[in-house]
Amino acid sequence: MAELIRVSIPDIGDEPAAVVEVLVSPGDAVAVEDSLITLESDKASMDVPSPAVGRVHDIKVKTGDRVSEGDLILTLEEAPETGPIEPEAQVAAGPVPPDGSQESAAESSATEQAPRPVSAAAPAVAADPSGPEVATFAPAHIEEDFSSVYASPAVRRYARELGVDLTRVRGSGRGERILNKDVQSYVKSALTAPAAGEGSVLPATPVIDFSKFGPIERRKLSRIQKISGPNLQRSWLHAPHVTQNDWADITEMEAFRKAHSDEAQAKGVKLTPLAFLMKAAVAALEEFPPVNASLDSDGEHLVLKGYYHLGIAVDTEDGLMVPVIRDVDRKGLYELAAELGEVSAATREGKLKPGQLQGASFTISSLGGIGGSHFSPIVNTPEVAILGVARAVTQPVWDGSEFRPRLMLPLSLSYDHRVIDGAMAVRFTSYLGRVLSDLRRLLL
Ligand code: CAO
Repeated sequence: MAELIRVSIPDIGDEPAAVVEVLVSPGDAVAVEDSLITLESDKASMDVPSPAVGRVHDIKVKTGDRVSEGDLILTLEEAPETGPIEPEAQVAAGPVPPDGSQESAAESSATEQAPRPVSAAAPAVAADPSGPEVATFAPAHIEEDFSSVYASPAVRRYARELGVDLTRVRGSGRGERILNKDVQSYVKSALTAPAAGEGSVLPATPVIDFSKFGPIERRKLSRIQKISGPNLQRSWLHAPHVTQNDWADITEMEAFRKAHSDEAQAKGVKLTPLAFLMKAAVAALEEFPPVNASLDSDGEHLVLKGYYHLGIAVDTEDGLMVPVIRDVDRKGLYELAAELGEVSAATREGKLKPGQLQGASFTISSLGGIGGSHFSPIVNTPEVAILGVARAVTQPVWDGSEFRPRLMLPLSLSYDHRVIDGAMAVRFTSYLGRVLSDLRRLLL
């Protein structure tokens, strides 16, 4: 009977952490330092590596669990320390019966074992004098930066080995988390992409010495610009963009908003037109599901989303960021206004929490507080549309018998023409305009 090693949560500090990924399944062969699970706290994400060579027997945690130091992760059926184990070797060792009595017996026998040797880089496996052998170890790696990509340290390590820039990889995991297989698909598609001369390679931009023409200053791009630049370029190149411009009459909406601004203030929130736009956008997305969708990577399906998480473009000193406000369909105007205030402040102060930049199904970019009129926002792929909103202006509008002053809001919907055609786009903006001009429609 192979011995069972109990693998538990190492010292991760005082705060419990969430299990965001279980990277192994019962029966999987693991080597020393193979990642078993990924934990995420408010401050960091970390992989918990295997302390020994073996085969996963029984997993005691699942995605979403909150765990603390000492909690049992899994039991590992021990195998000789000979590097990656061969499946045949395990068959020879025989499976551990699933009933608890035999497991306990195996665990008890493990207590009598001296600590097994592990490689210098591997975590230590300590014998617990009070009970079965318990493996504890330090987290493999800690990532402090969540703003760029959403991937476990093991995936980051794998990408580094292959020289893959993770900001270019689309994640297929929960919350668009990047998994090993996404890195593999990225490499595969890069290798099979048409070579130069077949139309896929952009001509190089010439290197110019601008100092020949006058004084210059070289200023470093901000971290956000360095991350968002390639994303914007990828979106621009992949999605054939069209922008539909339109107007919405928000005269009554603004009167309603202003009439409630004192009430909002008393609740400690600032009610701007954006909260109304978010609710109206969700109404339009519910009416036109393909606008709240993504193209499947198989190129044959559209993934229609049953959730309404809106990305909101926020202007920061270091560049543009797009935090996500979730479940907009289930929130009221004051709740949205409060969340908008909190999220935009957190974005500007660089205090967004893990996951707050992922999972949007549609994005709104509002320049209304600054000015301008129609513009062409870039679709935040893999979403298929983005709504640009500029500053409302009072205009003379013909009502059939006379011109009346109406407050008109410029709307610009950029969309991926592979998914949305012009007719749907203009129906979407018309519908949105009707909702904004008569908010009672939100009740229908
Ligand atoms: N028309 C007229 N006035 C508007 C308006 C509009 N469409 N939108 C906002 N306003 C007003 C607000 O009511 C507020 O007025 P008061 O101060 O008199 O009450 C003022 O403009 C400032 O609003 P705000 O910008 O602080 O708040 P917001 O909710 O409209 O926007 C946020 C929040 C975070 C989206 C915004 O601050 C921001 O960063 N916008 C820039 C986004 C960006 O850069 N997009 C470009 C990306 S390229 O695609």
